[in-house]
Amino acid sequence: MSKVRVVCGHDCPDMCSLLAEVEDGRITRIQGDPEDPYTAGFACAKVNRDMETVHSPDRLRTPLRRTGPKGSGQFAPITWDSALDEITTRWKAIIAESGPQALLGYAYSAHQGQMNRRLVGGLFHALGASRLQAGTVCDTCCETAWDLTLGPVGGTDPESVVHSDLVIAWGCDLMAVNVHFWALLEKVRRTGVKLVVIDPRRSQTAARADWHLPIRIGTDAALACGIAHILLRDGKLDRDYIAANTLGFDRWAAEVLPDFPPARVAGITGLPVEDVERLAAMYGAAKASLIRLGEGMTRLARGGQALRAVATLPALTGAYGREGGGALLLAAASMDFRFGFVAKPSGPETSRMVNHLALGEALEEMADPPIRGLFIAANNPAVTNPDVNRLRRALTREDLFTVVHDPFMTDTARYADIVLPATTYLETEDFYRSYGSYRMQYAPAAVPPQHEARSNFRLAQELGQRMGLTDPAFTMAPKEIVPHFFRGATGIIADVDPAQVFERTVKVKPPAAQDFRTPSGRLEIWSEALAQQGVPAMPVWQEDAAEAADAARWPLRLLTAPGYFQAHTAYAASPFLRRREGAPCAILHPQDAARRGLADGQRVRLFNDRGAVGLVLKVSDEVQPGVVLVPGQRPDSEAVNGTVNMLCDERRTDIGEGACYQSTFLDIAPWTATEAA
Ligand SMILES: Nc1nc2c(c(=O)[nH]1)N[C@H]1C(S)=C(S)[C@@H](COP(=O)(O)OP(=O)(O)OC[C@H]3O[C@@H](n4cnc5c(=O)[nH]c(N)nc54)[C@H](O)[C@@H]3O)O[C@H]1N2
Ligand SMILES: Nc1nc2c(c(=O)[nH]1)N[C@H]1C(S)=C(S)[C@@H](COP(=O)(O)OP(=O)(O)OC[C@H]3O[C@@H](n4cnc5c(=O)[nH]c(N)nc54)[C@H](O)[C@@H]3O)O[C@H]1N2
Ligand code: SF4
Ligand SMILES: [Mo]
Repeated sequence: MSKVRVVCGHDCPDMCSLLAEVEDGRITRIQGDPEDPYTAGFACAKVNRDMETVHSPDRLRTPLRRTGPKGSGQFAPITWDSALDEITTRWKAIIAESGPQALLGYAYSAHQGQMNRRLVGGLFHALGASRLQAGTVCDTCCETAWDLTLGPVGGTDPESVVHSDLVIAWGCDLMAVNVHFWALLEKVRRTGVKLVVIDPRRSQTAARADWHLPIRIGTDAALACGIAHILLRDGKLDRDYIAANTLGFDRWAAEVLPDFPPARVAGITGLPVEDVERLAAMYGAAKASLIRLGEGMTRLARGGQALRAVATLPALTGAYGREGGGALLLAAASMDFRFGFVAKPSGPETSRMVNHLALGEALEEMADPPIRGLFIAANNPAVTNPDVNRLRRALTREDLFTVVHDPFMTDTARYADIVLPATTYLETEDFYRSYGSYRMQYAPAAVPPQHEARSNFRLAQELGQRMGLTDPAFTMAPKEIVPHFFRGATGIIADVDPAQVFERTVKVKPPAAQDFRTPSGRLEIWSEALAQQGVPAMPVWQEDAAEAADAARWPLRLLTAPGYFQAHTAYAASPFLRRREGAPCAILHPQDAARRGLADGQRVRLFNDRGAVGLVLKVSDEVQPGVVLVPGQRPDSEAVNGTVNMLCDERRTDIGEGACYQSTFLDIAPWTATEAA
């Protein structure tokens, strides 16, 4: 038996250092690395089972070529050589006839290693293909809103929570998505520090908090403006900090905050007025309060305003200026790596952009040239994108040549012309940097590629070479590339010796006081960039007209949240985790269930104008009346029928053009097979 020190490659802010035990070429056990202080010796419940995924009998074994109609899932095995020949012959013909913009590389975050993640994009960048505006399905709304407020900088170091005197998990289910921060926070709480959770759902985190405020979906900006209103009213502002470090406060105080007295805020958020007052008083009294910001609250029409309003609060009390105080959304932007070496090896400065969330629209509507060649990797959009009915229809276009690279035959891969077997992260070597903490590490493969699987990195290199690309990134070994990521890097990683990352986790430290990298160098309450775009330039809550119209027609609103034992479809191959997560379900408040005569455990039909899906009902007061919670996004084969994103549309958020899953309104009825979508 050997032990290999690896890094978890899943899309998760924790970036754990792991020990994989290997016997006879098989991983037998995965543990958290006890020598890494942040991982602290434990992996999460999901990754403890990753050997089931690596050695799953359902792994794709060889490349496959379509033999039946698109989407039918009928394929026959072919060799790698013939697959690569066919792909590059087709791509060259498409480029010759329609130009490179008729190609689209569509890859996302299932492998967090920087080479496996980015070289696929780099291949299409170098080819001059249409360019993916990646991450709009995930975090572009919150990230863009953050950047417009603080600039492209990371937030508070999560490990500095030991200096915090109050922690607010604002729309963030720490026990689902950030378990190592949670573990550290548990220690801090034993010293008397309070945890407040602001979340429409009584999540596992909320249930264990000192105080849970079950806010109405999409009203966080109103609550934040209400807190600011009370701090101003009660003279609890850090006037010196505001004067030195913010832009536009006086105008906000004069033009916006008067509209958010506690009584109105209570009406909008559904929280009692005393709770709004108490929260503001607590926040105003704390010196080093830390807000851990979630992404979930920004996946709706006015998500950008919500993020900006909440991210402004730590400036009002001066918490941004103190160690342990401030806010954390993402950490990555403060680590100035030169990933362009693989992400943009060559290619034109600009190209036509395709919004990640609107692949259906792009495939159906883009012209001059239409997208004719599509390459999807590390992404399962036929389940995880909004409006998957439209996307699936678009993927059946006969004149579209689709290649999917994945370890499994996913709902997306079924629509491919050619399917290529991918490795998992445990079969690859790569360099990792966390997006939720200030750490980095290199990892070797724990086991060789299974069956005939090839890594994203190897595949991108092979395709690049066959397409005639000569950039060094298409021939170099991963280890040789690492130093290029550091070359010319500035700021907190400037002094890191790349040789260190091969040995262990390297931790860097952002300055104790938050820095701001906006055009003004201050936290921009007033954003000139937003003013130019016709978006409110100061954080504000406003009712969204389209949401209000839908809310008038439909009695329920969709709340979507991460699963505890499933993250999107990344762990769908583990029978243990599927069982632990349970059947794909919809969670409804007892009042709403009773009104419809629905019982716990019953099959139900969720429906609206866009479609219908069949799920199993759970009746629980963990959600408020008027809300239906669907945890995770699960493959069709696990559900009664369909997948939740059949109900969501391709609408974009106010800032960052992100997905609006939660701007979805619907109703529930008993499931009857004849009504199947
Ligand atoms: N176990 C698990 N881990 C994961 C994932 C997973 O699916 N499962 N996903 C991974 C990925 S891809 C990402 S991007 C990250 C982050 O994953 P995210 O999905 O962004 O998770 P959170 O940041 O916790 O945000 C979700 C929380 O926001 C709450 N919420 C929803 N709407 C509102 C609202 O209007 N206001 C407020 N205040 N709260 C609201 C939800 O109830 C939920 O508790 O996690 C990663 N880790
Ligand atoms: N309704 C609703 N929809 C959502 C969300 C929501 O909150 N609500 N959250 C959104 C968010 S935050 C995100 S990030 C997206 C995530 O959406 P996706 O990126 O589609 O995430 P997964 O379903 O995990 O799909 C990852 C795929 O990559 C494959 N894979 C794993 N490792 C590798 C590898 O090394 N190489 C290759 N080639 N493939 C690999 C897996 O088998 C899987 O098929 O979903 C979004 N969709
Ligand atoms: S907590 Fe996150 S980084 Fe750590 S093992 Fe689990 S998925 Fe991986
Ligand atoms: Mo995400």
